[in-house]
Amino acid sequence: MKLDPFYLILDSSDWIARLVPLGVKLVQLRIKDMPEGELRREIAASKAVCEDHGCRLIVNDHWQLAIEEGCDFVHLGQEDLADADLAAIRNSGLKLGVSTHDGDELDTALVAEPDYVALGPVYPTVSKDLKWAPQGLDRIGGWKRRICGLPLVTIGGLTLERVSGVFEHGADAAAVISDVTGNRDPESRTRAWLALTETWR
Ligand code: 3NM
Repeated sequence: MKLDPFYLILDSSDWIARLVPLGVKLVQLRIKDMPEGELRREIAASKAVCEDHGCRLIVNDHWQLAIEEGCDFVHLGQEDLADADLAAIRNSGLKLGVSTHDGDELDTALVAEPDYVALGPVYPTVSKDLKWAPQGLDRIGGWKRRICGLPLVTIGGLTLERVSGVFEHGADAAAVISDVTGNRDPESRTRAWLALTETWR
């Protein structure tokens, strides 16, 4: 499976409706605390926009709702992976991405036979509290070798100025939140990411 190199992470269907039509081909809907009914509506609305624009939608965490809403890709952190019913996920045809931050987590992730592995945080991030120090670029090559041909997503503190480095070290995709949504002009920043990542597309 090939992932688009520009992996945008957004926290609402409004953001998805705003940025996906610009040409984004890979987006994660990452919503943490929200009542189930609203969450379901957010997933359904995001899915509709993504279908209209040929964008792959990955739902963070909420795998049951993703199944019920007919989505085809979920992303799980290690805690959610431990709690999830992997057989139900697979039986529903859902693809699976898993976060990893150290070698033990990578071992755990690989047992789940994921469709991609994410490594983070490459750089310090303001978007998530993490107990791991930044991995740096040098960790990327070893991760890529260990996952034997699976796509490697890199995440954490990635900016337009930094992103070439992750690809040069073997990453297949760069996941980003704040460099886009925290930018004064998220639309222009999205277009710039799309243009810059064209080389790896
Ligand atoms: N997961 P930004 S880092 C959601 O290392 C997330 O697993 C990470 O946001 C991990 O692009 C991260 O703003 C936040 O740094 C990424």
